[in-house]
Formats: sequence, C-alpha cells, structure tokens
Amino acid sequence: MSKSILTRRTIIIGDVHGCADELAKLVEACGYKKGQDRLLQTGDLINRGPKSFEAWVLAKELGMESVLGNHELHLVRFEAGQPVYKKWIQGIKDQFGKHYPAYLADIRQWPLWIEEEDFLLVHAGLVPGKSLGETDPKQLTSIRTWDGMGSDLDNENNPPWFDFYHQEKLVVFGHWAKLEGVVRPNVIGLDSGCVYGKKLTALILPERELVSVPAARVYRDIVNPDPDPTTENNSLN
Ligand SMILES: [Mn+2]
Repeated sequence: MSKSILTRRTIIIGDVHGCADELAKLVEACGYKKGQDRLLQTGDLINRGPKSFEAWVLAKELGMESVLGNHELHLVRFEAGQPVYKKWIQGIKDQFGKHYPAYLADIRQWPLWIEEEDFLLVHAGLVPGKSLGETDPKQLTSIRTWDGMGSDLDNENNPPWFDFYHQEKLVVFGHWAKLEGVVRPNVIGLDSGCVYGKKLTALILPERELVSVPAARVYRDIVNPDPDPTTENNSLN
C-alpha cells in the first residue's frame, strides 16, 4: 500500500517561469528528499525567465509533478493546430532544440489539477459554481477574478475567485504574481513573482510551512511582462 498522503511530506513550488537557478535553491532550502517526499509545482514552469529548458531538465531529475499552466496549455493547443498567437512559442522551441518533442510529450501528460484528500492543486483557480470537470481548461489556467457571470476573469476591479470559495479543502494555486502570495485557511497562492525579481515560494504540507528564495534579479517587468503586447496578448485566447 502506498504511503498515506497525511504522512508523506509534500512540497509544492510556485510558478518557476524559467528561473531554474532559483528552483534548485528552493528545493534545497526545503530539504527535499527524492523518493521520499512528493514534489509538485503550480504550472508555468517555463517562459519569461532565462532558463526554461534547464528548469524542465531539473524538474525531471527531481521527479517533480506539475499541473498545466496557461503557458504550457498555449503550447499544447498551438501544437494541436489551434489558433494560439504567442510570439514566445518560437523562442521556447529554439531553447529546447532537439528536446522539444520530448518536452511536448511530457506536458501533454500534465493534468489540469491534482486533487488529494487534503489539498487541490490548480494553476489559476476555480470558477465559482462549476465543478473542475465542467470548467474550460483555459479558465482553470487563467482565472483571477469573478464578475458573477464568467465573461471577464481578469478584471482587477472584481473580487478574486477565492472570495467565492467556501469549502474546507485547501486549494493551492499560482498564476497571479501581483498578489505575491495568498494565505487563507482554505486557499494558498504561491506565485510570488520570481521572474519579476521578487521570490520563488514553496509550500510544505502537512505543516503548511512557506519557504522562499529571492530572485537573482529582475528578469521581466511585472507591469509589461511581454515585449510586444500586440502579439503577446495575455487574455484567454
Ligand atoms: Mn500563469
């Protein structure tokens, strides 16, 4: 019988975005023991930071499991022939080179969420009133706020999705770097903006301990993360 989730130490890493050096430091700071602890990540392992390929190689070496972020979902959809217009995709292909097919095969296996007895991991969040299975994957990987209808999930004038989440189970998410982390009894946000020069954060369960390492530098401007806004539209496309 496999070890109970309640006794197995679980480390969940926030959005890495190509910050492979910080990922290595954070995993060490958490005292991760491969084969003993479980290592998870919130998605958006790649892009914007300097070392997307290295981050993926390291993640594989560490035995890290990840849910799909919006950046991985863009790649998967693009390669399936769907209309995804992201200029950065070519840059990622160039970085991965001959390893790109293996990388793509890997992220195609990543789940949209990982649910255990004591936590639920999803990249961006939950759409109020909808079950995970009936929620559009694009919404699971991009929601920030809730307008009461679901037509605008990224308007900062509206309340965050987690104001509408009232269940006991802990939801762990990433994606929303501007918040620099969220800690509520039933919600923990782990994107603390490493690629924007802030820090990379991990959550250790069951203790609910938060561990962070500082970013080595500012890799992107948080206000304008993509150089060409006409081709790097961050909306739900
Ligand atoms: Mn994201």
